[in-house]
Amino acid sequence: MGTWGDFLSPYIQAVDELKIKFKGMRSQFGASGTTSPIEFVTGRVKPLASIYDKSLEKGITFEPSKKLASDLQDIAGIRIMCQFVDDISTVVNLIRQRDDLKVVEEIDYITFSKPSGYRSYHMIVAYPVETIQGKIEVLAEIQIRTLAMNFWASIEHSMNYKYKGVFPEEIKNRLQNAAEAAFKLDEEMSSIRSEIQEAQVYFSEFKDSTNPK
Ligand code: 0O2
Repeated sequence: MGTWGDFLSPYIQAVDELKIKFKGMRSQFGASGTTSPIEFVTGRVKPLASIYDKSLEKGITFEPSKKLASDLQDIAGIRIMCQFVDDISTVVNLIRQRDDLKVVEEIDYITFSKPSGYRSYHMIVAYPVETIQGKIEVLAEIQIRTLAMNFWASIEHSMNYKYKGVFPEEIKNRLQNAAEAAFKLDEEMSSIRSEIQEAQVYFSEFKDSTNPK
């Protein structure tokens, strides 16, 4: 059995590469004068402490093994944030069309939100990493969500740490209400999407014209 360092190394590479690729997509939209469906991209390799917690939760032995790699599908995690709900399906289709990864599973927590109120579109992909020992295929979880969904999930995630997953009833209800409010915000923004995008094009042209070259 190798070390945790050896085990995690291809995941680190996968996250770095995927972040560059999705950020590249955003730049390509910008360069072609089309509004990007991607607002920003983040990525992380799951910290060992979280791998430990999750393996315990799932009843998997905590060791760098093939079993852990296949059962824990989010050791490599990428998050793609979009301005509008409709952008999410655009991004999903762009990912499905790619030749450099294989989509192995999709979970639509937007149509079917979690009982907590969580909304996001998840794609599990198999991604080949080239190493000096040859090609290693790792799984990565790509979460695609709007800025409002991300705001809610970040807050709820930190609250989860505080309450260790067991929220007092009132907090739970308020978080569910907040999730609905975030979804309403997304709906409202979608209904004035063309107005917003026109304003953004106008604003970025204005910024470019006032920036010293
Ligand atoms: P972190 O710190 O983001 O890595 P299971 O975890 O077994 O219930 P599964 O299939 O492993 O289910 O994953 P699932 O439910 O698709 O969710 C995986 C990730 O989605 C989570 O990773 C979170 O990032 C996010 N997520 C899912 N549900 C919620 C939720 O109710 N609230 C928030 N804030 N995020 C959620 P981790 O490992 O939990 O956390």
